[in-house]
Amino acid sequence: MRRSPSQSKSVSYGRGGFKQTPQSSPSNFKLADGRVIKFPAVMGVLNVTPDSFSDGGKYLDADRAVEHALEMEAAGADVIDVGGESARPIGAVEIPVEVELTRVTPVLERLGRRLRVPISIDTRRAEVARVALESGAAIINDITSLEHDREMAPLAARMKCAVVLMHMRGGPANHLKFAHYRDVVREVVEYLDTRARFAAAAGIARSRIIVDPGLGFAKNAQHNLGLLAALPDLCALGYPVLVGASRKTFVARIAGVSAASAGATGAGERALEFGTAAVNALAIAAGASIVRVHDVGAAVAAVRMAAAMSGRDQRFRRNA
Ligand code: PMM
Repeated sequence: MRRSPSQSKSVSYGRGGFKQTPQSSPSNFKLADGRVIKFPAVMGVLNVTPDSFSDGGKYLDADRAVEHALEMEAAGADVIDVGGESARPIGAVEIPVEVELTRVTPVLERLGRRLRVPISIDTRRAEVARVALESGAAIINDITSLEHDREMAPLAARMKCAVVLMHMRGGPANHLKFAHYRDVVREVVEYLDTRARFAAAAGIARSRIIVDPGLGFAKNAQHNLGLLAALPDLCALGYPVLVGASRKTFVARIAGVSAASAGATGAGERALEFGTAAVNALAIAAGASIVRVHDVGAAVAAVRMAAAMSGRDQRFRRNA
């Protein structure tokens, strides 16, 4: 029988203080080229798009994009996630594959030579993923869980790269229409389980699969909160879990500012930043392995603190 979130193994904050419980989350992730990503890890977002939700247009220039990736690495990012297609909830525009390639290729070519940390490519198109892998990317981050392009799974298997499988319904432009569930946790966990089995059957090693509940993708605030509360259920699938809450609308709403003013005012900016940090810390304490973020410095601090408090950092284990 599936455990309910409240019965799941996780950290607890009882009267006796902060209890550390054993975590089943993996401590690292090995890439095919021998590099190791230590968990918990921070994935820095590099959107090379004119219209992404929070940073659209900032890094369309390849030199500026490379500079920002290097800044994120210096701030402690463990992976840089490069994307050339916006997945904003309202008004995302479908672009031809050539446009996506024109955006990401110059950035990937320059980054491959300069970054030490692995690159992931945020795309649902096998052609874009292939070009990225050939210029050195090690991870495909596919928000459609290898569903959009039937060439994606064989490509990932052939290239022995890692894959992020994310839950979404509909496409990047219309997913909000599909935010209806009987039991969002059960449906998301079952979907990711099915997609991970599909990936494994296509020849992708189980050890190279990461799963992601897809916060904000065909989900309202209540759905996102339900999934965050049930992270141990998702971790129980046995794959590292990635959480992407950074600057999303539900964070802006819950942290107390309207989405429209969130980016525009100082108070809105702080609410987004601290709201995101709170999600990241609690997600790591609940067993997530990677947080995908725009503000790497804040995330690194939150993740390190959460890892130490939840017993996931060997150096701070109470009985170490
Ligand atoms: N969110 C966005 C884009 N790509 N990939 C994964 N794996 N998980 C996410 O939550 C996710 C993603 C949308 O956010 P952005 O446009 O601000 O990057």
